[in-house]
Amino acid sequence: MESYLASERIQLITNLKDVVGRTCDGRRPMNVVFIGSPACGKSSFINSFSASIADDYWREYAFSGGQGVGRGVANQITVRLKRFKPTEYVTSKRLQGYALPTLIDISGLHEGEGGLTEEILRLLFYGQLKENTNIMSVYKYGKERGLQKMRAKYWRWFTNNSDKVDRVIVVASATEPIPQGLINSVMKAARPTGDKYTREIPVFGMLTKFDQVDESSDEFKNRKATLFTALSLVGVSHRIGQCVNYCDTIDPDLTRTKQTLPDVDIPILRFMNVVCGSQYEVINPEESYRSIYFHEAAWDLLTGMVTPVMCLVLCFFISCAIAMLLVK
Ligand SMILES: Nc1nc2c(ncn2[C@@H]2O[C@H](COP(=O)(O)OP(=O)(O)OP(=O)(O)O)[C@@H](O)[C@H]2O)c(=O)[nH]1
Ligand SMILES: [Mg+2]
Repeated sequence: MESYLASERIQLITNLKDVVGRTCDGRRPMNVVFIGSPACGKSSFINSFSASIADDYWREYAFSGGQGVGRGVANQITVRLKRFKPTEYVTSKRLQGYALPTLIDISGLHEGEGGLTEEILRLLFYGQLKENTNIMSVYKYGKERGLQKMRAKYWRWFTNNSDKVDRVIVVASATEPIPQGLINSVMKAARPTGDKYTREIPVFGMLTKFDQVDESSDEFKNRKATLFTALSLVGVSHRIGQCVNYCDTIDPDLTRTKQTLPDVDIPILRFMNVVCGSQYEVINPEESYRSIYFHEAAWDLLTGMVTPVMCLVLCFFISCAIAMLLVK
């Protein structure tokens, strides 16, 4: 059984190499961002994926952890936006030169105010948020000063297409209720239906902490169904994965610091083979946040000027009328 798992793992890594291609053939590492509630396992997933393609053992690139159950926001581990490039997390010589994805880790998001969250996600997806940005500070700024001031503060003049997000993975813990409000904001920002924003990004889902639930329970089945519906992925189950991440609960003896665990790796590799598939494309990839922001700002300026100009014209005519009356 063990050797069967090991060979399946190797096969999936080989597939992944074919799926992502080589940078020398012009393939660019795509940017994959992980979004979910605090402590749902985003950073652990990044470390688990890195381990799943490693020749030797698991390493902790993205800090993960927690302070136990019920500590509220104190549980927040990732604070700043961090991009893990393949040059940082790929250790196997056999994978050097392949366009494996850049993994973007951000802090867990609370359900919060939908409109603000949606705009923050948009800034993120259009590559406006710099490395080390504290998303909670962006949210706080927006809450105190308003959405427009937040946009004005965080948009950037120069951004490349390579800064933009190419894939969104919504991470949800199998042990917690699905954050439907947050997923709704993700969907609005990633798959806009109006005409203002038209850049569309493929969205995927990953259920973590699978070891902590009874798969046959109604509670779990309902939770899974809710995730499918929230992500509009009913009937396309291959775009939602379920996994157990490398962590103390499944590996209390820290075997992972000496070797990888193929049974943990396989579901993660299967899922990432799907996520990285070139058949999923970003629609209108060139669209920039700047162009939309400027278009709106120019329109606001124009409409803002109409009233003062009308007042001036009116004052001019009234003054002329009074002057003519006085002359008579
Ligand atoms: N049992 C179990 N625990 C997990 C799993 N994935 C993550 N954990 C644990 O959940 C806790 C939070 O994991 P993180 O990866 O830090 O979660 P996060 O989403 O990055 O959290 P924030 O950055 O704070 O938003 C840690 O104690 C992990 O060990 C899993 O699949 N099973
Ligand atoms: Mg984290």
